[in-house]
Amino acid sequence: MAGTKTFTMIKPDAFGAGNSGAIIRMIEEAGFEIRAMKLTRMSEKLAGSFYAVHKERPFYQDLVKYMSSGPIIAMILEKSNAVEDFRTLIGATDPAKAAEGTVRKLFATSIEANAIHGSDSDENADIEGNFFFSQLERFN
Ligand code: IDP
Ligand code: MG
Repeated sequence: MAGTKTFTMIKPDAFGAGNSGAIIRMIEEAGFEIRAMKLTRMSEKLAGSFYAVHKERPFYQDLVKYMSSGPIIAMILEKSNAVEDFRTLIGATDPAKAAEGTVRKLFATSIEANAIHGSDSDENADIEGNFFFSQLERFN
C-alpha cells in the first residue's frame, strides 16, 4: 500500500523570488496537510550529503552549490498516495517538459533551479524527513 507521507523543499530560486506563499497554497489546495515545516539553509556539506545519490552525475557540484545558495523551506506533507500525487503536482524535473499547471511549469526557471523537491519513494520520504526534522518536530 502506498504511504501517506512525503517530503518537500521549496528550493532557493523559488524562495528567493517570493514564490513560497503561492507554492504552499497550491500544495494545500491539492489536499496535502503540512505536518512539519522549517525555514533553513543548507551548508554545502549538508547539501552534498542530501544529494549523495547523485554524486556521480555531472551536475552534482553545481546542484550542491545551488541548493546551499540561499534559504529553503522544508516540509513533511501528509495525504493518501502522497509520494506519487506530489510528484504529479510538481511536474517533471525539466520545466520545459513539465505539464501545464504544475509547480515546476509555473515557477521553475531551469532544470537545475526547478523550484521544488519531492521525494521519489516512501523509503526516501522517511529518510529525507528524518534528515531535516528531529523526533520532536515530527510530533504528528
Ligand atoms: P527530481 O528532483 O525531479 O527527483 P533528480 O533526477 O532526483 O530530479 O535530480 C535532483 C535535482 O538535481 C533536480 O531536481 C534538479 O535540481 C537537479 N538536476 C537534475 N538533472 C539535472 C541536469 O541535467 N542538470 C542540472 N541539474 C539537474
Ligand atoms: Mg529526485
